[in-house]
Amino acid sequence: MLKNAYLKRVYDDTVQNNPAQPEFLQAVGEVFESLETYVAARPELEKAGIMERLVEPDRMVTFRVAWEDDQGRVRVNRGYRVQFSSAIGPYKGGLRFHPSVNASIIKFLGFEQVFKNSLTSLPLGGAKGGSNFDPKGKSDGEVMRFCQSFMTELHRHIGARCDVPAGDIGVGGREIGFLFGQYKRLQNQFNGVLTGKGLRFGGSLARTEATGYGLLYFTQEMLRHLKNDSVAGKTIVISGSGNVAIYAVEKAQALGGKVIAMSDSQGYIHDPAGIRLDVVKQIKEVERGRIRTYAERVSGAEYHEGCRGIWSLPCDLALPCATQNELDLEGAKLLVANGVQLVAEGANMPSTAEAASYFQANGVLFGPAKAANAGGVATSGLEMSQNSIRRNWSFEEVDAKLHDIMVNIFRQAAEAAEACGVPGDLIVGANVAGFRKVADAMLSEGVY
Ligand code: NDP
Ligand code: 2IT
Repeated sequence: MLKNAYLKRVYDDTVQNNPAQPEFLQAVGEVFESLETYVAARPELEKAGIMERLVEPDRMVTFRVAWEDDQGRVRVNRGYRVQFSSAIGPYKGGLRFHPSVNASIIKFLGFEQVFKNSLTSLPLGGAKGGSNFDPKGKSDGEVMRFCQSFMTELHRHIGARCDVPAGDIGVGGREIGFLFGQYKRLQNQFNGVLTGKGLRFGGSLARTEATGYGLLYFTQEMLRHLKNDSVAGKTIVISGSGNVAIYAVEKAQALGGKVIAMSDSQGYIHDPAGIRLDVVKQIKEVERGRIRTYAERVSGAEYHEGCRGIWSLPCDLALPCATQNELDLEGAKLLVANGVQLVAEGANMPSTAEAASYFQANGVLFGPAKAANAGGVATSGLEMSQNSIRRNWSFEEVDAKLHDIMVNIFRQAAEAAEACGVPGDLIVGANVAGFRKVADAMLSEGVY
């Protein structure tokens, strides 16, 4: 419940103006609650209409994506791109291809991206896009034709200095390659219009690993500064088994942690001996298969139907890396009862508001998504830098910069939390630190 009259008025108007957009309203509500103290101390924000302007994207396009399947039948999906804010840099954010995609999901992701990108300290505005297209079960040819059709409309809205999309759920290296090829064909321009590109055509080393690695660098900072501890020796549960989850497991293991479970949308695997990541990579990256196959290949591992059951496993660290609202109050209660010490979000908004509050109320360290998973977009920013100067940095150079960025994000969030009188509350800290830079830029740039 918002106490500040200005935030409450803008939030109520946002509810009125965005019926049937629960995820978007959830994201706005969480940010507004965190900003109460900060906004109350800066009345000039109300005069300049900063909050009203932030919840209304610069623009949003939706478009028809028609493509032919392998049987020659025409299929139609809906495409989206929301360009939320360019206050501090060109629009930047991923594309999600998943049947659940709708305007609410794209807007929640775009809104979050504004503050996340600000936290990276790189000059990046906020955007998001995608489609309700489901790449699962489609042939490479079908995915290519879909991507070509999607880009045939999207290309007129984006550009290396205007809006730079990347991957998200259902969009990885294969899709980015097809999208890049079509952009080049339409514009006759070879430039850094997308990130997450293949290494032979402008991609950056370490971008594939960046979100998962960055999550662990952030987790390590949280443990070091707030508990004088480290990832080494911890029992860890990581949900999901896509790009973010896989490289979170890789870095967690490299730091000496023991990851005992992973999941996909259908169920989870429990391997008390520690996840064998080579097997997961073979199933998910090579075969594009289901996580249940893991239990058929690794003795001692079990598969359980239903992805939410993963939170019933006792662990020290829980890292949700699948999707929004995958960890609710029920899951949070189980984790707390089983002694979890830290939750850090690799996915975007994976914890419901009730779950996040429950963790904080019970002394669990909580690393919110916009800080903890910012390593992906930060490394996209590094890919843009390399494209601009026409050079490629080594894996070690990019990884070292990513590490510095995550350390800096933790420091900014921790200091902002302290300044707001809630030390250790990284939800407040990340929102305030991300917001104030965007708000200051908006105040300087005049009314638009
Ligand atoms: P992938 O498509 O590579 O993997 C997604 C994973 O999440 C899969 O295991 C998938 O299972 C699971 N999943 C997807 N939807 C659901 C659902 N509705 N319920 C349960 N599980 C689900 O995506 P990423 O790993 O790239 O993205 C994962 C999360 O991380 C997302 O929230 C994304 O926004 C966020 N993120 C991604 C970044 C990136 O750089 N890629 C950067 C920052 C955040 P299944 O295969 O069964 O669908
Ligand atoms: O949610 C995210 O930050 C991403 N999917 C990555 C965006 C990007 O532009 O690299």
